[in-house]
Amino acid sequence: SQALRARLEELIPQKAARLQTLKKEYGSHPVQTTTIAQVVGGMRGMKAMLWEGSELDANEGIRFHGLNLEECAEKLPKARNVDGSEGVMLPEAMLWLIMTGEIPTTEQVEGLAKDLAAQAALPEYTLKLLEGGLPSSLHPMTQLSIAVASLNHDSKFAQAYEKGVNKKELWKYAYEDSITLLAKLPAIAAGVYKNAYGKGLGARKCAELAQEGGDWTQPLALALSGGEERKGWADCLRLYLALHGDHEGGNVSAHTSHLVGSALADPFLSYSAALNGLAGPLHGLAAQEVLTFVKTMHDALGADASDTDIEGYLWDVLNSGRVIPGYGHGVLRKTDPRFTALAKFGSSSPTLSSDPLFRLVQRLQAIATPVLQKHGKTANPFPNVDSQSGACMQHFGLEEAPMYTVVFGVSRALGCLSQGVWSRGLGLPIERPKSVSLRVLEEGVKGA
Ligand code: NMX
Ligand code: MLT
Repeated sequence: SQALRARLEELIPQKAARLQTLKKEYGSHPVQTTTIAQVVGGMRGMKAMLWEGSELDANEGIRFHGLNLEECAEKLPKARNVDGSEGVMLPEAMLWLIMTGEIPTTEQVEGLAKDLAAQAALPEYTLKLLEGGLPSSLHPMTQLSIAVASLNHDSKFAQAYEKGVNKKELWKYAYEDSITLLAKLPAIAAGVYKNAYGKGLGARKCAELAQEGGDWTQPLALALSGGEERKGWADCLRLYLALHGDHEGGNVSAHTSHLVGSALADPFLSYSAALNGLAGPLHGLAAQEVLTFVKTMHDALGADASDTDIEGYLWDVLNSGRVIPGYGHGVLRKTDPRFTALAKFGSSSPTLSSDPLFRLVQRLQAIATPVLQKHGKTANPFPNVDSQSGACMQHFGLEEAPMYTVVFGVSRALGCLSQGVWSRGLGLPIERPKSVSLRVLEEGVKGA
């Protein structure tokens, strides 16, 4: 989008100057003390990365440039539904907010959606992968990651680097590749669905629909529903895509894209790497795991299961050394506001609110939280966003649980790619933290 790029052209030098001042005048100022618990405990709480798009508060949840989810939902431009009614906030509006820190106008968002649509078509080499080139039995996340990596074939960023473009200009190419990737992600996801399950309209049709006009989500919603207009589905998907756009920089996918991008790998390679992390069951794959878990529980206990039956089922899971998917978080210590936003959306939909799996997820909260509290290990016994998303998507006909993380992967590109542009714009260096061995840690505490 030319308008978004032009705004970044104004904003990047301002922030780069602030960063230079901070580095020069306060470079040796300590941010915090690093403890052994952090070094051996997954770096929890360690402040070690610059990330602009959003910040996560343990109790309040995510804020995008200071705005919480309710404020975003209120202030960001919204979709217009086919029946003329106002829909939910648009994920492309969220992209603008994440990238610039500013609320876009409706015209700016429409312009951005138009620019994305113009680049929606996939190159033949990517289509080949998604039209039988990759085995249908390959996990959809692996297919997504491979298809995204394949776009590196035409990376403007990689070409610019090879030509020796000045480092200060590289953000412009990172931006160009990022918009290209965001434009093509819906068609890729539609292609993955068709290749894996033989369902939906596939990549070519999804890209064609995008070029007919409209917002970024509508073609994907249609491609996943096989062309059927399902009331509420496009809005559900828009909300999902906006909510999952960014979750500060320390989560596995964001951190991965940041790390790989810091070696000046192009945005396609950086984001493909991020998707491989998102495919882990403790991270994005939890969305898939939750639905399988809830369905299995529903089948095992029956529709009339009592709270005691469910409690017993949860204890069996915990006692067998497994986790309850969709509960817990590395940072959050309260119910994830993204969970609450999806629950609110579902409760206001006459059909979704009466869906048995949606209801079971709602009911589970009151049972799982006290069980986890009694179990005594989990720092956050409350539901995270993955608890809710699959139950919503299956209701609208997307029943294949492995696709949920693919949809997550479409969304998370908003935050990861935005930060990639800023990282190059701010000239951030290669990430290379120091590691230490157990011996060094033990020697360090001798006599302490
Ligand atoms: N069920 C059972 N045990 C749990 C759970 C859970 N939902 N969450 C944490 N624990 C355990 C955890 O395995 C650990 O056990 P041990 O000491 O034996 O290793 C202990 O509680 C302490 O872990 P925490 O400090 O609470 O959590 P941590 O920050 O290490 O991990 C998660 C965070 C999200 C990985 C963890 O809560 C989890 O595995 N949850 C289930 C999977 C999930 O829902 N992931 C999705 C996260 C959101 N996302 O979209 O990425
Ligand atoms: C995310 O959205 O990335 C997850 O909630 C995980 C995290 O923030 O660590």
